[in-house]
Amino acid sequence: MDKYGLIGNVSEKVNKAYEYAKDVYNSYGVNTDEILEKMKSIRISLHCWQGDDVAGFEKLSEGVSGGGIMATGNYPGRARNGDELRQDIEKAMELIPGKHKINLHAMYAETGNTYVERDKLEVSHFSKWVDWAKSKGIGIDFNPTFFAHKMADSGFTLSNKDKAIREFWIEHGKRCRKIAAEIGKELGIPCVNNVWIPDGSKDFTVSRLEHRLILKDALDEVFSEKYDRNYLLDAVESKLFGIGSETYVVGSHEFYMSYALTRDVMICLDAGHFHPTESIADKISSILSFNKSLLLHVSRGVRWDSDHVVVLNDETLAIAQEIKRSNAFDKVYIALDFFDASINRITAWVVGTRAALKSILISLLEPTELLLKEELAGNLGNRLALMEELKTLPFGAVWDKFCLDNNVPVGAAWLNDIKEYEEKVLSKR
Ligand code: RNT
Ligand code: ZN
Repeated sequence: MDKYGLIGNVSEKVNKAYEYAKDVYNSYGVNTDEILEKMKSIRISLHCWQGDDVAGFEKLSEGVSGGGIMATGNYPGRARNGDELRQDIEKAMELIPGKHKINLHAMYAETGNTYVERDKLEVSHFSKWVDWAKSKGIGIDFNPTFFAHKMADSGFTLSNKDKAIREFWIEHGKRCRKIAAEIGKELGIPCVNNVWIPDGSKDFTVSRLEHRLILKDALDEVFSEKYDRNYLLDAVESKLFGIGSETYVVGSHEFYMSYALTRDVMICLDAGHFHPTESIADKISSILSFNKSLLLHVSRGVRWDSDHVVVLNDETLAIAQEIKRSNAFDKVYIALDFFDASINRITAWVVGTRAALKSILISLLEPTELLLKEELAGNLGNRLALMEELKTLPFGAVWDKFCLDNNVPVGAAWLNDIKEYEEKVLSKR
């Protein structure tokens, strides 16, 4: 096979299949045209760090970054600077239906030929990103970078017992919130600023409480400045364990749950940050019972790695279903977090984002009212039977229609674009 994709008149074929799918969904009371409209409003935050193996532009660390974050593989064509990274993200966005956001880390600052320390960063160091996002009409999310830095070498940043180290990171955290708020204001789209720190240790730690109390106070300082929520939305991300912090992580789930609820910031649930059999899907409705919003890092944990490329599997689908069933697409901020350097990096972005969008589409196509009706009537056999039937409805035809309407390749045809881009651009790097 020379090229991927449907042979012949693609739009004619997609529209024909869509007409049938429309009838099928209609028989369950679902209007697919309305769902396609709703899909247009879904924004996924595309993480820039998939494009360069979480290396950043500081030139302190090439390829591998500390803090238990490690991209494995050496597929050719890694983006080496802002222009290359933006070019690659643009390519990915051409192959992903809908309008989305870009998720930046502080280490993607562009500071010319001078190194700017993390506690000295300003919004001007991100002006290229902001101008670019403006020209595309997309929003930006942000993250302070608490890893891959000499001040993080001890394994402790905001929870460090050394005041000087702690204050360095507090200042970094404060500056990043200011930068994020300015980005949000400039773009007119709220900027989600997510705090994740690597703090923890490999083996039995005695002063567990002390580090947590220090972290609590340090975070209070980071969050002391109040910003307009139309510009900045704060989040804190928990983790169970990391590479090199297997026994103790200061920012555990319980720690951040309590923090988020008492400080009125969002908690960020990363799908790869829990026990392998623990799903974040069921946590969504629990958190929404107490907090008005939350942030998700959609990822795929595999054994000890929390960051494999997202695919359309039961877990990803369950997350989308929970948001749909809680009617919370306006309360749940969806970001992606994975990095794979062993395959074409743009392929990784496109696979993961398309999979996340497919799971959202499937969840929106669910006749939730019907399921609820059976549940309410106590007919749990019907509820189960319907759920089984729904699994084989022709959502693929609706997905293809969504791609067609949004001018992105249908089916696997996007792989032809990747091949061409690899030949013309990536192989020359
Ligand atoms: C690490 C966290 C965090 C990072 C990014 C790069 O375990 O998941 O979100 O992956 O900030
Ligand atoms: Zn994450």
